Amino acid sequence: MKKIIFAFSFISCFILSCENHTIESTIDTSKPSIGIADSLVNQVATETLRSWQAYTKYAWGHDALKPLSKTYSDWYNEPLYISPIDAYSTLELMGFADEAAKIEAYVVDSLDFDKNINVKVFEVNIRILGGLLAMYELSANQKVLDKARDFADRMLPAFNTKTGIPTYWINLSTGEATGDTVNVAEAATYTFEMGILSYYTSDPKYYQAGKKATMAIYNRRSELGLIGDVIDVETGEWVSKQSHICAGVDSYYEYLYKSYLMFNDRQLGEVWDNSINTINTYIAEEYNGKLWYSRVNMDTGKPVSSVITLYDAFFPAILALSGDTTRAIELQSTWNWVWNRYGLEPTVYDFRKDTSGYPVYDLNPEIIESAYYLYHITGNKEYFDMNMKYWNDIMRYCRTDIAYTSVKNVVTKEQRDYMPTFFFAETLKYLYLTFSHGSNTTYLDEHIFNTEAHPFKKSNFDHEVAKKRLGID
Ligand code: DMJ
Repeated sequence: MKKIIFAFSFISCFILSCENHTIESTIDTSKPSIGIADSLVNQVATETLRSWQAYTKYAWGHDALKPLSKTYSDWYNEPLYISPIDAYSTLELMGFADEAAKIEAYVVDSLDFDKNINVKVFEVNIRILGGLLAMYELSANQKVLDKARDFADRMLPAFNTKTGIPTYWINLSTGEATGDTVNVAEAATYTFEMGILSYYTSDPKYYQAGKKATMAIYNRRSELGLIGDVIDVETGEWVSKQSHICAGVDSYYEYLYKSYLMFNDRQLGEVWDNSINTINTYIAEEYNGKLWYSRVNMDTGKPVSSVITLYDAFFPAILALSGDTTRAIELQSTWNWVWNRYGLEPTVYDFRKDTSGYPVYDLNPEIIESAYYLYHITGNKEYFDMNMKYWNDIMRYCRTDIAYTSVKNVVTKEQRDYMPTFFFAETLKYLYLTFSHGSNTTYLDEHIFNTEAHPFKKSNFDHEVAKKRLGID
């Protein structure tokens, strides 16, 4: 725990309640007090370690921990070690070097991807490929890069479709690709990881596959410039023509901008510019004095639904990163209102009906990610306080005797028995980075996160070199 500051110099302006574990500010100043920030850093790190130890005790070798029944859950018939791969970059960041080293050793010595299972191409790309590539950057272990490459090679047959958009499933052993209908996030969230892999292997085929899928989506935009949300990978026909930035599309937009930023692929930069203008023209709307991003028909631009999802709270972060701080601030305030309306966020929320069709909260990170970006970019303490509030609510409602668990219903706060892998990768990491901002001041300027919050150092990617290795025109 070497990087952690155990500064329990409690001063009169905050309260630590041992019973409910909450740390709260009682005096509003323009900066969080060092005492509060240090206590929160320490608390998040301690809670991460506690949850990690629970994983190792009850679920080691498996995909995820079930914290109530104290057992494990695997995504497929054989485990893929998803929690540890997702946890690695967070444990490293927090200074848990021994724990991180154990994961690295297991990946290199014991993890064999030659498994006869059908896996979800999108999910394993952001968690496993993204996690392994971050592990390689942080460890400089060539064997980890070899694993990442082996994994990507097993994914690639999914991209051999008429459109270049990958199928939903890929069999890791046989390469059999199945599932012709995918949503846009599943279709085109690959340029970032594939670009990094192309960079490190000097083989452009990975980036080219990811980019072909992205352009296949963009090239099927309507006359208004809008895209739908579900597509057939063989015919290229839209299966659903709802246009939005919600779950099922979200990371497509995220990767347009982040891949442009990381590799200076100007074509993706243009696609992002066109897309964000269209989004702000047709999808953004003011309702009840708040900014929302709803759902419209891609051909007519007419509203079709006011159902949104908590995943959409990633959007203030990407708006802020791309320079639109004004809208980012407004949208974050909307999401903060939704959180406080329930005391946790419901997965699905209808802003016109003010109801939730699916009131689960799965320990998701997005609103915390956006508060972190806005705290870094604006320096406004309001965003530090937001994350302190979210963390306190998470501790209040999701904490168990061994770790953290999802909540079935944000109204009743009844718990469900599952700790998603992104809780390690994203939620805890963004909280830690917010509270430790005083000592990690330049972290967000120096890194770009994949959509699973695996960090990559910008300075490792020279734009001229990227041009060649990724095959950028
Ligand atoms: C994560 O797995 C990724 O951020 C993904 O892009 C969508 N959201 C989940 C966590 O909520």
